[in-house]
Amino acid sequence: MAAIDVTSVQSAGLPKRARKTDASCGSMVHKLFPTHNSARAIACGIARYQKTERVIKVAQLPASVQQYIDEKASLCQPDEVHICDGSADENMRFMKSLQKDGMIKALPKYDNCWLARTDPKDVARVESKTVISSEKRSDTIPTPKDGVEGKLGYWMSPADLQNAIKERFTGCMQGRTMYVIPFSMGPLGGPISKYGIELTDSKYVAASMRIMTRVTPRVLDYIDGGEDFVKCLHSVGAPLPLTRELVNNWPCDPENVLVSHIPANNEIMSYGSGYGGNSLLGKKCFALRIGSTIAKREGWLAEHMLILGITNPEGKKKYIAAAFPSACGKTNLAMMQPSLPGWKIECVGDDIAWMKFDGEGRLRAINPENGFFGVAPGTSMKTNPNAMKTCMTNTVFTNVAETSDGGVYWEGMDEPIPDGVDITSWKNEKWTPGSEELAAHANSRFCAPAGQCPAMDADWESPDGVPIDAIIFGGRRPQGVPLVYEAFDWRHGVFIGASMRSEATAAAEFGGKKIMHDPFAMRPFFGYNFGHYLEHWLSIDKPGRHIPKVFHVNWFRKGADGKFIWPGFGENIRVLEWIFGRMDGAENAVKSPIGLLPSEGAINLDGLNENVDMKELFELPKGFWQQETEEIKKYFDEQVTTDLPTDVAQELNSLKERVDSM
Ligand code: OXD
Ligand code: MN
Repeated sequence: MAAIDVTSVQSAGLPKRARKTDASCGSMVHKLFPTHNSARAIACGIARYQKTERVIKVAQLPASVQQYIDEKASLCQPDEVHICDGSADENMRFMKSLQKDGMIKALPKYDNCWLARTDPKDVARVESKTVISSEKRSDTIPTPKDGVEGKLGYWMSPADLQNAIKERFTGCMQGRTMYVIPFSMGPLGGPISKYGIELTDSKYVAASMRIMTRVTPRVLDYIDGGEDFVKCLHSVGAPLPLTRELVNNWPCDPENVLVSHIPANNEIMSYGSGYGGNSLLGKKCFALRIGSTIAKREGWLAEHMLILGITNPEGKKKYIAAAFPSACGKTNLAMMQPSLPGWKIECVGDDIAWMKFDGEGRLRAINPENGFFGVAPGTSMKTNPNAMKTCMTNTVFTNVAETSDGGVYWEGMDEPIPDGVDITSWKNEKWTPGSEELAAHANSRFCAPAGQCPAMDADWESPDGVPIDAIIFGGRRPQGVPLVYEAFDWRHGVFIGASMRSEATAAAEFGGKKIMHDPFAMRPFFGYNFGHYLEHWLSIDKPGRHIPKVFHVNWFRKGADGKFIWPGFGENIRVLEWIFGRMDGAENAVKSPIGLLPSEGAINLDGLNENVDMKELFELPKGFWQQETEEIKKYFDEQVTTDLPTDVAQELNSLKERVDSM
C-alpha cells in the first residue's frame, strides 16, 4: 500500500474531532499503521475500543477491506470507527446506547424487544430516489417509448453519481462513529453465499443488520481467502452538530435521500434514510439489485421470493419458491399453518431466494437472510401465529404503536386491549380505538431472528440450499384473475412472471389501490435492464436440467359483493395441495386460454367452513382478459420496447389469440 502524505490527510480527510485529539492518537497510529495515513482517524476510534474485551483492529482486516474503510472514512469523516464483532454483548451495548439517545425504547412486556419511532418523513423505501449507475443507460433500464416515463428503475450516469455522492457523503459522519459490519448473505462458506461489508453511522442499522444477516468477523477470513465482498456504505446524513431538529430522535435527511448502486463495482451507497430497505443494505440493495447482476454474470437467479417446504400427509416433501409483490402476504404464506389435516408447511425464507443449478441439474435455493423484516399490521395469532411467536423475543419493532404495559399494538393484531391499558401511536400520540388515525404505520415492521420462528425448516440453513420443484407468481388482483393456474411450459411461465400486476403497497412511497405492473415482483429491485433479465430467465431452460413447474395464484379476488371470495391464509394449503399434486405428476388440470386450471373437483374443499363460489373464483371473463392482454401489450410496448425478447412477445400474441377466440 503506498504511503500518503500525512499533512494532506489532516487537511482533507481527518474528522474534526479526531484532528483535535491527533496528538493523543499519534503513537497508536504509528503502531497500527506505520505507513498508511487516513487510517489515523480509524486508529483514534480503535484506541477507544481497546478498552473493551473484544477488539478487532483495522490493521488486522484484509487489505481490500482496510482500503475500503480508509477510502470511505476519508470521505465521510467519522470521529471513530468501530468494527462490529456481532456478539450479543456488543449488541446490548448498542441497544443501551440507542436507548440513552432516546432512539429506541425497551418493551418490558417481552424479552429483549425494542421499539423505534422514525421521523414520519422516513417510513418506507423511496423508489424514486433509488438508482443504478452504469456506463450505458441501456445496461440498467430498457429505453422507454418516446415521451413515456420509464418505470423499470432509475439510471444515473457515473459522473452524476460521483457528484451526488460527493455532495451528500462529504463529512456526513462528522461527530459520529462509523460501524464496520462484516456480514454473510447465506450460510457462511456455502457455495451460493456471498459476503458484504456495510459501513454505517447508525447503531440501529448495525443492530438490525445483526438480525437480518449473519454478522461475524469470520466473514473476514473468507475475504482474506480471496472471496470478493459487496461494498455497502450507509449514512443517515445527520453529521454533528445537527443542523436540523431531530423528530423522534431519528436522524435522517429525507430531502436528500439517495440509494445508489454500482453493479460494475459490486458497490452500494445509501444516504439520508435509516429505514428498512434503504439502510439494511443486505436486503433489497445487495440480495436483489446487486445480487441480480451477480446472478446474471454467474448464471443463477436472485429473486424476490419466499421459499417453503411442503410435506403431504404421506410424508413426501417438496420445496416451492414464490414471488409476490410487497404486502401480498408473503410472510404469512411462508409460515402458514395449513387447515388441511396432515399437511405441513415449513419456512426456509420469507422474502428472498438465491437459486443455482447444482451438478445434477437441480435448482437449489437458499434464503440469503437471517431474519424477518415483516410488515406488522395484519399480523395476528389468527393470520400468522408463527410470526407472532417469532417476534416476542430479540426483536426490534419500528413504527408500531405501544401499549402502556410495555407491549406493542397494530391494526389487525386482533387482541383485546385490556382495561386500563393505554395506547400510544407510532406518531407518539395518545391513540384510542376507533380513531381515524392509524395506531401503527401501514409499513411498520418487526425485525426478528429467523431461527426463532417455530415453523423454520430443518434445512433452512443448509449451505447447498433446498431443491425447488415449483415457482409460484402471484399478485393482489381483485378482479378477473383466478385462484390458481399453471403455465404450459417454462417459456409461458417466464411470460406470466413478466406480466405480473398487483395492487400498490405501503412498503414503498405509493399510496392507494392502483393496480401496478410488477414483473416477477422485482420492479423496484431489478439491478439491470428488465429485457436482459427476461433473456436470462429464458436461458435457464437448458437440456439436462430439472426445470420447475410455474404457477400463478391470486388469493385476493373479490366477488360482486366486494368481499374476498377465497378465505386465504391457512386455507391456501388447498391450492398448494393441487400444486403439490401437479409437481408429482397428477393429471388433474384442464387447458384454458390463460393456462392450465384445476379440473372440476381437483381443489379439495373438504371441511371448508365457508361456502366458496368456485365458479366465480375461476371465471375468466373474456372482456377482462382482452383488456388485460391490451394492458400487458401497452406496458411491454412502452416500457420494454426493443429489449423485449421475441419469445415473450410471441407468448403475448398467443395469449391474445387464445383470449380472442374464447
Ligand atoms: C419488503 C418489500 O420486503 O418491500 O420490505 O418487498
Ligand atoms: Mn420484499
